[in-house]
Amino acid sequence: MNGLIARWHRRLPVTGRTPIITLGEGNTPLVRADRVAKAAGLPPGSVFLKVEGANPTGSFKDRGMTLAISKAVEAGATGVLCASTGNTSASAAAYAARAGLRCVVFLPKGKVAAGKLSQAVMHGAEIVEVAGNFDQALVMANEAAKTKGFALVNSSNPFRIEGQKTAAFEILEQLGRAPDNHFIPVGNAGNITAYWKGYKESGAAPRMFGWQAAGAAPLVSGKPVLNPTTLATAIRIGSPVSWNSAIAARDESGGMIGKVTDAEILSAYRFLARSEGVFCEPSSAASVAGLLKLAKAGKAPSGVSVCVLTGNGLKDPGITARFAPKIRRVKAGGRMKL
Ligand code: AN7
Repeated sequence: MNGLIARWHRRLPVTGRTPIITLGEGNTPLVRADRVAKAAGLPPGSVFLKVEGANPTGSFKDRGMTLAISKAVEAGATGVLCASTGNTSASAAAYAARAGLRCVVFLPKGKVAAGKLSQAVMHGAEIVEVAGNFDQALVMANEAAKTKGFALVNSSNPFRIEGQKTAAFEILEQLGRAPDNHFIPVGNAGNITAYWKGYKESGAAPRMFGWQAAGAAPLVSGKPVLNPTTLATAIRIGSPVSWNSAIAARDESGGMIGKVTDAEILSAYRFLARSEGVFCEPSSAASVAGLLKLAKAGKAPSGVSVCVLTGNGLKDPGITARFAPKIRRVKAGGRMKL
């Protein structure tokens, strides 16, 4: 199977002896988004969406997980573990199942979207429900990771970042040039770190625009948030692990890290689904919400922008109820006037 390790092995820390655990991740679509461009007052062909929900488990986490799990197997691990707002656990569970490893996931109680939880269940992960938030769950996972034979597969694991940087390589290939601007949701800040690394290794330097949820925006306020709140549960994180490298990506690239409200996130989420035909999860829409927010202030950056849509809309079916249309209920067999 042709996953991203096979495609990019020369630029990844693998050797011929690394057992490759893959589900065919990577090579996701880069979709031209002229309606988003128009809404941002930008010309056609200036906005593209990197649709990471097209990965095997429905999020960008698979890029890092194929490498982290492969390296764990190479090192002789018998199990992996992570704390997660949902997507990391879904991805870890799937790749661990494929590798025949135990997988233990620490999840914040009541704050993991239904689709993600169902993946952890079906892939046979051992689930620890933590009565607290993600940051607290991560402290517990870090402690549990001292258990012999276990590898931690959160983004503090450098192989996660290495795998995820391949998304930048793909964008450069797909566009045939470097984007001028890169928009991305930010939670634990591993992904913005990975993209910036991937771009830099390729000699590219788009301005990095990271977006946090307003109720969980430590990188904007400059201090950890003790009780992060947002309906974008994937990025409900108050104390990002990759804090310093996110700030470095921002500053080295001449970009910014801003915040978007839940209302702005949901508005972008709906717009993408209805006007572009792309269904991402709410957290993912933070990237586009950020672009539209800058546009509203007359500050949309010129040139070509790529917005990363980190996860699939099917991950979080619960949130869609509030967008349901009025449903017409009819008897079967009758004629229906449209
Ligand atoms: C859809 O699964 O942290 O800034 O534990 O699932 O690299 O943390 C998920 C994060 C953006 C933020 N979009 O990425 C987890 C987890 C989606 C996500 C992020 C996440 P980072």
